[in-house]
Amino acid sequence: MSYLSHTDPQIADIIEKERQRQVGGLELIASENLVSRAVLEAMGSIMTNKYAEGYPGKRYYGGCEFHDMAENLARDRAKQLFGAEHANVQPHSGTQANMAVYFSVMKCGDPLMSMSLSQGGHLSHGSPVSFSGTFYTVSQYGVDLKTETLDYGVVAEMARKVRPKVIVCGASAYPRIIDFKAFQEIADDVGAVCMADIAHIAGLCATGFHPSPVGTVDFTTSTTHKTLRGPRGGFILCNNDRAAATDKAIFPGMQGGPLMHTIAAKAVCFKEALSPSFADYQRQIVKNAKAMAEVLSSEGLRVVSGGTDNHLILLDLSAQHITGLEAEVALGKAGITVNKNTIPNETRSPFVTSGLRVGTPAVTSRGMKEENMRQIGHWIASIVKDIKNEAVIGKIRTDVEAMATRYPLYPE
Ligand code: DSN
Repeated sequence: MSYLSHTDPQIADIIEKERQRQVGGLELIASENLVSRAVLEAMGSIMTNKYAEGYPGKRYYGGCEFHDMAENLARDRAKQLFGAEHANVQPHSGTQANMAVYFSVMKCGDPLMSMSLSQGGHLSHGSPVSFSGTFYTVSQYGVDLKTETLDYGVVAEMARKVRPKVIVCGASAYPRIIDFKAFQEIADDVGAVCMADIAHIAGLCATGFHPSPVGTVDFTTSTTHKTLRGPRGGFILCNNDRAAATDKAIFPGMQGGPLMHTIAAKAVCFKEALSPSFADYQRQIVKNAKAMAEVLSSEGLRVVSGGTDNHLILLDLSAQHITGLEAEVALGKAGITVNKNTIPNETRSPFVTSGLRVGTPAVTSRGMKEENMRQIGHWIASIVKDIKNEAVIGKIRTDVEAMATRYPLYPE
């Protein structure tokens, strides 16, 4: 950062403060992770200097020969990692990947069916405050309020009534296995296209720790920066028969120049994800989430759906008579970063919520194991059960920092 501190000391100082926050705290936001040094280097490289509108071999600018090589590598590695026929690695984000799929198969006003945001879905799946809820006629399913898991019979019934053009499956806050095959069958039954958004569980799908939708559903979309542990960005996988329409929907449909430094970093991320150690990492993410869920439960906190099959845990804090917002703030003071989250049957606004979402990808990247999760689980419980006790929060802050320091972000 020597050039930056000279040119722009204010931004350099902000980045340094953020570095200290990451180093000294525990990142438990389920959608976040820590990229490798190699990914950081590709992201911060001169690949950012170039316009490369178009696709490899068909660009609208000269001088793209090395960008073609980078994008081809990213596409080939994504295809290899997920066993896909076609990959588009240009979406700037998961939302833009979803938008492009909709754009490739729907017209404004067409019926879209998806999981509601408050029960685990995502803004881009048809929330009224997102483009997806404005452009399309949206019907949303949720979870069964007793089991807090998906009821495929209810989804099928809704599909038969709504006759959607697209059925979206995949979630941002769903701790259980999703049956992608069941969703595709429901879609086939009503003549819909099925899109699986695996942004959260992409790393698990790539390594077999969650069933993969690729090859089963019509479209798979994802981000690269959650369990996949790459740069911030999105990608789309589909069969060859949908490749041309998908590519056209991304460019020129909704994006201009691709972020080539990010695409180079995506290629690095896919290569890392193809290594055997990445499967070990994904296995540990799930083991850690299960260990954390068990401790939180044993502490008397209610874990939504009774546990987890993946990288995240959803806590219902109603019995503690505190909101998700209060818990997020108190845990933040102790150096434990989580996010408030709506839960099934939510009665509060998304800015307040009755729940918390806790995820293990980032702490697992630091090398933490089940014993660390158990300790962190006890800390979370101590704080949410006695939320006004500043002495407890202060003591835990010291212990959090001691644990975090033992697991550096980037060991030498
Ligand atoms: N994907 C969301 C999350 O889970 O945090 C953000 O859009």
